[in-house]
Amino acid sequence: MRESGLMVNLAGLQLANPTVLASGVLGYSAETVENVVKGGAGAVVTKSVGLKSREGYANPTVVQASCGLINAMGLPNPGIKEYLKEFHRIKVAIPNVPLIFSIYGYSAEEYATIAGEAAAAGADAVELNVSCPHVKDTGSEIGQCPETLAEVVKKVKASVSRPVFAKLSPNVTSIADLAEAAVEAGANGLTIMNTVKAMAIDVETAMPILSNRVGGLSGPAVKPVALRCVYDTYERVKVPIMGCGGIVDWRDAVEFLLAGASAVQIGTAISLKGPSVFRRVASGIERYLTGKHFEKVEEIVGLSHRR
Ligand code: RRO
Repeated sequence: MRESGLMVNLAGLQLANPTVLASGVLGYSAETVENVVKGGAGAVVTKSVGLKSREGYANPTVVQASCGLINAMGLPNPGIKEYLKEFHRIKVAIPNVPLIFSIYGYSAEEYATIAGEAAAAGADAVELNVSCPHVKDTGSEIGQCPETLAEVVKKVKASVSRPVFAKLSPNVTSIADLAEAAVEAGANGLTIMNTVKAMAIDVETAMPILSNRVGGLSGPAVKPVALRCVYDTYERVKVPIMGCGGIVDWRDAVEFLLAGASAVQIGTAISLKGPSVFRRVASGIERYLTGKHFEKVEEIVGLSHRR
């Protein structure tokens, strides 16, 4: 990898630049992931996969809100065994870009089993989805309880030697408390944050629009919430944070770095700007660093915390 001020080390992962594809968006197939990497992503997180397949919720699963999208996909995935066939194709398609495998489970043992299979298949790291806002018995139902979260992280850490990131939910009283629980249990990094619980109602039918009634809000509408979550978390833990929530341009990304993120995940913005959003955000960060006489991204991580 050519030496550049944009390079970041994320719990041992070497990224050519700090932009990362967020889980749930274009992370299923070798073709879509390759497209995102061509668009400039420095790392990729796959769509969350569990032990068994899930169909997900019936349509409508996505609704446009002002400045964002509300989704309730319902964790559709083919199950780990089937997904690994595609994962091997993804590995071959993007050999030089860190590939983070997102997993969910219904118990600590299940998370550990899936993490083990992901690592054996060549995942560079795993991201624990302990924050999906609307699927029963997994996601945020696990990640909102410090003890359960810690148990999941501990079991996963015992089953893999690759870095483990926990993706946390904003739909809690204190995300920093949960971050601390995850880190004390051994998490090597955090993704802050998943979507914000939300809904939309059709005034003609007088019914919720999503088939699941409630979903998760992403996109520019949630950026200030995500930024505050990163800021709070950075005050409490020392592991690298991937900021996630409403990042569309370089200025958003720099705000997250200044709040304490070491990298930024981008998802919803792809639907607004296309896959080249990664390259544009990365170039904008580089121009900002040069203009302010910084040499490396890490020099501005958490800079807004000084008093
Ligand atoms: O699949 C989904 O409905 C979903 C997931 Br797994 C998640 O983590 N966050 C979200 O907003 N939707």
